[in-house]
Amino acid sequence: MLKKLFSRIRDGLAKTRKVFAGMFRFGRRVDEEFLQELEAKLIQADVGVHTAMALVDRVREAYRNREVDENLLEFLKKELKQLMALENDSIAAVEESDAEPINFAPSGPTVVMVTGVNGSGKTTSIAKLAYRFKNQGKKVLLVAADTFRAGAVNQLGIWAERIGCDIVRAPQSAAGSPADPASVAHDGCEKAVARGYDLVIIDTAGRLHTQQNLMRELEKIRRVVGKKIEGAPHEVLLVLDATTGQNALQQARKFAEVVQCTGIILAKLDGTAKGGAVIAIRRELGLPVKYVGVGEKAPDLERFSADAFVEGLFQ
Ligand SMILES: Nc1nc2c(ncn2[C@@H]2O[C@H](COP(=O)(O)OP(=O)(O)O)[C@@H](O)[C@H]2O)c(=O)[nH]1
Ligand SMILES: [Mg+2]
Repeated sequence: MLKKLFSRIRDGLAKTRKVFAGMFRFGRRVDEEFLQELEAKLIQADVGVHTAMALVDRVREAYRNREVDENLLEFLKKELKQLMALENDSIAAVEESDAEPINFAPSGPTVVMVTGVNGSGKTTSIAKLAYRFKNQGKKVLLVAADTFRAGAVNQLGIWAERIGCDIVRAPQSAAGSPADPASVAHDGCEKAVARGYDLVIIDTAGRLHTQQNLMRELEKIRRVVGKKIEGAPHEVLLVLDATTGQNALQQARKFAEVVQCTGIILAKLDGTAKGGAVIAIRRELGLPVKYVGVGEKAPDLERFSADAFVEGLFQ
């Protein structure tokens, strides 16, 4: 299980890893030229300028103090892992067990709300979560509460069929006006309780006319599901597009203002050389990255592990 986790994250990091190719070849001298190059590569991999500078300063200092000699790479990995550790984080738990980083309801359905801007990989990530938990024997219900785009509802419907799980969507309105997302979420929760579903995953709109509208909408969904199911939503996951690197960070900040998130799914890690953004996201938002997307298919989702990430970055 853990071996698989490491190898999948490693594969997902293939493009980012290329940035560092040849950096740590045997016998390479650690001089100012090397340190400059290291800093440039870290920035290229989008770990963020501050983080890159801090890391390189640490390496420089460590050399000066003779804390490190031959094993520069091991030293760097250790520093990176430390940078990525968060307080109250489930990381250690994830690394030592097969536990999913989801706050499951002690009884009754667990509700996971999924947010993120259009195109970030929301619907695909929801499908991957559904597939993952269905394979673990859970009864999964999808809720199509991104009602503003007909395409979004259809896309989720196609995934539901492919994976073989149920979906709740709004009844077709005669006027063709979009259904109220909160009422779809309400219906979903009602069905989940009545039919004994284990997991409810709610797709939400990525964009409304204004930030305020979006905030109101997401708040309303939150309120409605909280009334139907105790403690819901148990998770609010923000999907970010890894290919946008530091922009994902900006996006996350903006979203975090709108809705309280409990964690991040970083989609499309496989498609980017900017995978270092994970480090910046964790450091600057203090939000745990819970899963990473490593492809377009249903099985292409892996639990995030800082260990696997750092190893995969350089191996
Ligand atoms: N390579 C890759 N593509 C992804 C991943 N996740 C999503 N995508 C693609 O990104 C595009 C947008 O995804 P979608 O789920 O529709 O985004 P949404 O608008 O946020 O719901 C689609 O073409 C997906 O196939 C991933 O982890 N890796
Ligand atoms: Mg979508």
